[in-house]
Amino acid sequence: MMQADLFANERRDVELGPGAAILSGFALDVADALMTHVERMSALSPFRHMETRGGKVMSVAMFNCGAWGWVSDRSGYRYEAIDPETGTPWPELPPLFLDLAKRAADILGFDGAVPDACLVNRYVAGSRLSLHQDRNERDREAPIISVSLGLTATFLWGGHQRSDRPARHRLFHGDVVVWGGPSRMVYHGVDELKGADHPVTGAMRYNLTFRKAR
Ligand code: MD6
Ligand code: FE
Repeated sequence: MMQADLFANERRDVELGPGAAILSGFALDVADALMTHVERMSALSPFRHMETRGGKVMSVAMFNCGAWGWVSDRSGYRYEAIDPETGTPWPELPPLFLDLAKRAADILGFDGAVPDACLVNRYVAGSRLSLHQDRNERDREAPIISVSLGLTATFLWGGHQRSDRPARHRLFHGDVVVWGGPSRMVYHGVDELKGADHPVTGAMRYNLTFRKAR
C-alpha cells in the first residue's frame, strides 16, 4: 500500500466492469500542462458554484471548455453553448485535452469517440458529488472520460440502480477513468474530499470530465 502511494506509475489499472477501467497514472506526463490550461481558461470562464434544480449550491466549483458546457440551475441540468456567467462561448477545448481523452478511450476500445464537452471540476476539503448517472448527453454511445489532478479522492462506483452499494476506489493525481458501453449509465460519485496539501494543486482536487454531448 505504501509502495502504491510512492510509485504512482507502478499502480495497476483497475477494471471496474465491462467497458470501464481506472487507467492508473495515464495522464501523469501531461498533468502540469493540463493544469496550466485550467488556470489560463479559468480566467476566461471562471469557476462557479452552480445551483441544483432543487436550489442547493453545489460544493464542487465548475466551468467548461469545448463546444458544449454542462450547466445546472433551477430549471435543471443541460448542455449550453454559451457560458451563462460571461455570455460568451466556453473556452476552446485544448488539443492536448482532446488527444488525451481520445487516447484513453482508445484503450478501452472506444475508438472514434470525439468529445465535444469538457467539464472542469474543482474540489476543496468537504466537497463531494453524490451518486448520479451522467444522463444529459444526447450521445450515449460515447464513453465518459474523467481525469483526476491533485488531491487524492475516493471514487464511488455503484451499479445501475441508485440503491446499489458503491465500491470505493482511490483516484490519484494523473489517474484517468473511462466508462462506456454497458457501464455508461452506472451510478458514480465522489466521497467528501479530505483536506491535504498537494505539490501541484495545493489544497485542491481538479477533475476533467469529457463527454460527447451532441
Ligand atoms: C469526478 N465527476 O470528479 C467525477 N459528473 O471524479 C463526475 O462524475 C461528474 O463532476 C457529472 C457532473 C459533474 C461531475
Ligand atoms: Fe458524473
